[in-house]
Amino acid sequence: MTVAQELDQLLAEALAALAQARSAAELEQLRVRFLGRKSRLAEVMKTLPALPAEERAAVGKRGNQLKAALEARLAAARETLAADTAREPLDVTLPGAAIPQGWLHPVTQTIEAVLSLFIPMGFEVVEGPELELERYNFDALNIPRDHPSRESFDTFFVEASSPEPKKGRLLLRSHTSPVQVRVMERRKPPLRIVVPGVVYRPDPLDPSHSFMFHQVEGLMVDDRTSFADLKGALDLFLKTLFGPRTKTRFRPHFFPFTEPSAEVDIACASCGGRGCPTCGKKGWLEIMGCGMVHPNVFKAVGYDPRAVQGFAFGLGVERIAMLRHGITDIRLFFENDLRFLEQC
Ligand code: 2NL
Repeated sequence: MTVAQELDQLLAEALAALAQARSAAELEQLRVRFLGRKSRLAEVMKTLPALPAEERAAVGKRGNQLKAALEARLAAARETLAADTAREPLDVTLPGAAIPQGWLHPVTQTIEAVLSLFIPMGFEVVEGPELELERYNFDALNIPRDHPSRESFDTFFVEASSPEPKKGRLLLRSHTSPVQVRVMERRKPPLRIVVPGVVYRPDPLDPSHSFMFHQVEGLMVDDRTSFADLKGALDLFLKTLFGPRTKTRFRPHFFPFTEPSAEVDIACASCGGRGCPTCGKKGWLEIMGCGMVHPNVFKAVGYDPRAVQGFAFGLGVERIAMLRHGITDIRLFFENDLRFLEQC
């Protein structure tokens, strides 16, 4: 073996040993062994002056290359080792950082609770436009031309001209009923639908009024649908939502789009019917409106009022959410203060 070959072998041996080194002390031992004063490399370098001129140049060059390569690898290994030592050891017993979790808005929770009780009764969820035509919001619902609810102080009329002016004025819907009208226009009975959505009325803001709130309305149309079906469905709905011992009361009322009409009350759970601030000393809480679909509504959508019957109902979502959560100011739902929302 020539001296040059021996140096090549030495380099390979040193690199292999370096790859195994796990501490600064081991690295230092390797430095002494391969580059120190008593190393084979030092010995070889000492013999250089005695070598013939041409061999001296070649061996000298190989020796210096070996030294440079090893020193570089040693320095790199020392750095890697230092970085590993500086890194904090992983403490797997430390508690994790909490990941903030979102949840549904109380109004959405209430809408979902209401819908989830009608879905198993065979009702289908339908949604429709918030920007409506007067025809769907009022005319088709048997609301007279001169009815006060059409006045600008009860409805947000939209100034922008309708893309099709012949179809009439545009407005922000004041209830979700126009969606039921649209569905009846498109489909034949039997029909069972529930319609959640936002509605608009220009009321001044106070603890129980907002110019924008949510409704869920329902409609069932078939060839034989009675007021008893309506009472049964709503009584079951309210007992499921507020508890099985909830008492309900159907109180005669008037709506232009139903005949007969009723408002539905539940016995106040706060006082058990004795009268308290929650129910305004009345013992009953007004929960929703309902009735049998007016023949004029059926005529407006092209149904024969002698051949079909139907019931309809509507409820204000915020009002239900307020009762469920014991909230006394509707504005809390729209301020989006996390200190409030975090409690829902
Ligand atoms: C209430 C009262 C009600 C309806 C909504 C309705 C819809 C059609 C036909 C007939 Cl398409 N009626 N909806 C009926 C009775 C009452 O809502 O107090 N809502 C908050």
